[in-house]
Amino acid sequence: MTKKKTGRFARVGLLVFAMALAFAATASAAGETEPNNSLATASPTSFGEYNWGTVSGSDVNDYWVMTNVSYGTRTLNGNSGTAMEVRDASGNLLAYKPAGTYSVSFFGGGTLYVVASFYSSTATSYSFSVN
Ligand SMILES: [Ca+2]
Repeated sequence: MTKKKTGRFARVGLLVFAMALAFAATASAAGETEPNNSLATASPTSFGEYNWGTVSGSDVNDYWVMTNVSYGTRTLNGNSGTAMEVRDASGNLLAYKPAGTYSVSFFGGGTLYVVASFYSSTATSYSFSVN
């Protein structure tokens, strides 16, 4: 009896573990991974990839980074609820998308950082891609 219960718990544990793995895989593909509050800890993403996250009063910045982007005129597309910036490999500002606008174009390439910032009074979910 005790042995059977242990086996059941082990199976449930495995299932929860598998679900956690699946969620983690999904999150690393496009959702943010905290901590991501600086250039050094930016969540990796790719040119053209759709990403999402949430900023709030207790998590005011999300940093994202993409590398090997070919140089040209690029566009940061995002939802309107969150201010966003694009910065180069040195952290210099390339573009600023204020809350209330959906996109901003800029010239850039190589390593690009996208920064989502909290400017509201409530937590704000955002999404974006650089194309
Ligand atoms: Ca963050």
